[in-house]
Amino acid sequence: MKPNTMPHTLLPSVDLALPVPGAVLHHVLQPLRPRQPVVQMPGWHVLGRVLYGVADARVQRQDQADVHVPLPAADGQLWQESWLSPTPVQTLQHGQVLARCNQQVLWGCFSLPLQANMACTEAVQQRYLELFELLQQSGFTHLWRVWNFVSHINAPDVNGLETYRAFNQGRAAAFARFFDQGDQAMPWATRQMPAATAVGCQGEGIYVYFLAGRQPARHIENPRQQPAYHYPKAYGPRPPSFARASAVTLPQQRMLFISGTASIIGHSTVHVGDWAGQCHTTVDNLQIVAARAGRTMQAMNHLKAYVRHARDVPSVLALLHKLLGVPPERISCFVADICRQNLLVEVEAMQL
Ligand code: 3EB
Repeated sequence: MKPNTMPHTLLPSVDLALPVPGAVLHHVLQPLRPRQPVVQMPGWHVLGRVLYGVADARVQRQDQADVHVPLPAADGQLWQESWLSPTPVQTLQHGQVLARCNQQVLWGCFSLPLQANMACTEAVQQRYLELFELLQQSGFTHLWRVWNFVSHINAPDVNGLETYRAFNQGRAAAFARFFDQGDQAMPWATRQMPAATAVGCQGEGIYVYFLAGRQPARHIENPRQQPAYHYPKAYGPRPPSFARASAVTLPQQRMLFISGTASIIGHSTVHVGDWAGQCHTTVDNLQIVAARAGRTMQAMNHLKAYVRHARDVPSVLALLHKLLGVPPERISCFVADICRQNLLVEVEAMQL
């Protein structure tokens, strides 16, 4: 038997928690157990730390994070995410946006208060414009990946507009203004949209963190889904501003960021009310996008599942594990509202 025909199960297992040699960016996401110290990786420098969990006594530890997202992990523990650099980092600030960078990658974050029924469009536009200005000033002009966590995401704001739609309005206005002088068709911005996630969270705010670089990412779409930035007006006055995936090729490291992906074909939700059907379509969409990037889902080393109903978590995770063929320890799971009321599951993936 030639070595390269050995069955996969006989190959030595690879510890995917280890950074790739020469990596410029490393990521660790794990539960933060009571009394356990914050993760320190010897020889690595912190670009950013995110703490996930709902407010209780343990969240005093939020001072150890740059952004605290009030989103419960499915196991009820606090989870800590560290974005790490092999070389020392520099800190930047512009307005309310904080960032840290090494020579190749910039990590940044901001949050803004959002009480129930409050309109967020203006604040979102302003904060996204600050983000773009920081990128312009720092030379990290290409936004690769953004995570957005939005309180009251499915509830109407003071104008009767769903908070997610009001958020989209502000985000799209910022993209149009900064990249296309206000042209709503965004001929330039749409070509370089970042991969993104936008899901609900508890608390009273919008919490955002992002990755950017000095070179553009390759923008990837899913041929059986309408690009989100071209969704029809039925989903809100301005469409969401994201690509299905972004691929970054640096001399030191190849990265793929697959956006939050759900049970959508064309622009329509399919399998309404059926978590298993939604998992099947979501996994098909993930596999299509991974294939367009020349990758497989098995090669993704970090996945996050967002599940609307806590009662669905065990069955959703078991099915995702089976359909994706990735080990369960690579999929972390959070209980979150998804941006469309009829979506029960959303899954994102990343290869660093
Ligand atoms: C979708 O495909 C599902 O608004 O940034 C997924 C990923 C979704 C990102 C965003 C929304 C966003 O439309 C929802």
